[in-house]
Amino acid sequence: MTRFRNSTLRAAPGASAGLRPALGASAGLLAALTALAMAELAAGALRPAAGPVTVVGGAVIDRTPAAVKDFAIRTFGENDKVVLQLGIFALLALFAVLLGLLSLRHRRAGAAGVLSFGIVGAAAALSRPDSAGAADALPSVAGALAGAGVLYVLVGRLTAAGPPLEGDGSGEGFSRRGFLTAAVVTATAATGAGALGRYLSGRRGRTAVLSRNSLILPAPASPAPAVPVAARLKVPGISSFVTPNRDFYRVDTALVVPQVDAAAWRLRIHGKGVTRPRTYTLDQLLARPLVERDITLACVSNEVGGPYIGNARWLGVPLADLLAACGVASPSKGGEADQLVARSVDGMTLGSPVDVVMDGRDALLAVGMNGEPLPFEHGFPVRMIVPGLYGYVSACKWIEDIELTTFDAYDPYWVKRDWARRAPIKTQARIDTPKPFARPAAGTVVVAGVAWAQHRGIDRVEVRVDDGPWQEADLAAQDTVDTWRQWSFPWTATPGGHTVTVRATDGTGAVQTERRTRTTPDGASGRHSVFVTVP
Ligand SMILES: Nc1nc2c(c(=O)[nH]1)N[C@H]1C(S)=C(S)[C@@H](COP(=O)(O)O)O[C@H]1N2
Ligand SMILES: [Mo]
Repeated sequence: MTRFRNSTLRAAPGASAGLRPALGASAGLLAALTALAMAELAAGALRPAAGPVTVVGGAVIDRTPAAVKDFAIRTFGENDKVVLQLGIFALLALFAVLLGLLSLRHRRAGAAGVLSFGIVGAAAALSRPDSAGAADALPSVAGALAGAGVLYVLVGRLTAAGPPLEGDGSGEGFSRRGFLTAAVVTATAATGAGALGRYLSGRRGRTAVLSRNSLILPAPASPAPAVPVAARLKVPGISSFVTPNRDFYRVDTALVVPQVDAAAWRLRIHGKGVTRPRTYTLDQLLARPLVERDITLACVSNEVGGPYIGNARWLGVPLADLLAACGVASPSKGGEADQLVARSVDGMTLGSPVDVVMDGRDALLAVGMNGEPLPFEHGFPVRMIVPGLYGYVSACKWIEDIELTTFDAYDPYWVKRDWARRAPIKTQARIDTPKPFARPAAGTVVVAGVAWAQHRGIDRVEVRVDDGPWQEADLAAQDTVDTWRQWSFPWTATPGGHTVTVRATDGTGAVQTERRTRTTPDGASGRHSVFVTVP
């Protein structure tokens, strides 16, 4: 890449062989910066969700095979989206450098290369499930045009023919100084455009933030009973019975958390067997009798012993009543629809069995979480929660549409990606303390954790050390069958390495299986164990 001998573009006299590639690469990077900044500006003015990094990232997430997605969640946890975005930026930077170098030889080809990224962005934008139509292509197109223009002009400076201007007499002045000036102007303009774009996107968000801050949740017509004092064990290291909102796990495909303005929000209920289709505002929902319930939510991607589970006090509208008001009947009572498909503002679809939603359990359209409006990350203004079902078949965040249909007629997002249509939560127990590979002192070691089998309840937890007998753990009091239950076991630890295993029995008397399965297609099974060394 050091010797550029080009018949069509004469090398500018000043750009010495070593410097030229570096300047070409810089031109490529500046073009990419400009493209992203212009796209940001256009997206800020039109629709922040249509920004190229957001739409391409979203398209990548949707096309990632379940196994890879699972791997990403396992490896990067809740940083998976940051890692993805960094990856996109790194790839873009690489292509920018290559296009910059290409431009030194073929100026048009370099610019065309930048434009082709615009096409990729536009295609991704139009393919998003929440696409707002052709206008969504504009940020990518505007960005690509600006980037291509910048690359063409900057490289032109490097390869410009013609006599050196007054200059320093060395003949080096013209192109390099011209390039530097153009580069500084470009960088400044791009930074300004990007900042303005950020500001514009942020302003939309601020309306949503204001709507959340000014939302006063009504008192529940049916409050949750107080959590029994004996439901909380005083064991250091055990999961707190209620998971604070800031610690609550988050799993979704949203690269940018939707910030929905509560005043503009609507929920439409329609579809098969809906004799009275309706569209509700938030005020209309809040005018209905609200219930407050403790419900433990779990993710199907949670490995045995994993962190994707949390317990919160939810405030919401009973979903079954709302469906009944729209004329919906459960299939067990002759209703036509057996699947309820919830759709979010970002185009996610989740399907729940209508018979489960309407069987008397506390399926909610939740508006409150632990005493405050839902945090944006957890679905503000309204999300679904169905006790006993994994999140991906029930817990639609930022919900805006409920369609009654059949399992035969429609596969929602995750089902299209090989997850099961129906997914009740499997019985699980987790050892919170001691941690794996801990080195507790010999003597009494309190082994403790949580166990869950939502909507069936937990009847018993047992602990086994190495190949010893199963021994009954002490169970904390049960809050409800829909919540997890804490347990503890005083183990008399002897020196050496030990494997401590736990198993739970649910309210139906079924003992948690020891058969290990992966998280796909319907949730991990098997028993959690930790290995510790007693010195
Ligand atoms: N709109 C939307 N809702 C969603 C998801 C999503 O990706 N998008 N993920 C679901 C999954 S897989 C789970 S486990 C729960 C997680 O809810 P949380 O992030 O509030 O813990 O949300 C569910 N609702
Ligand atoms: Mo999930």
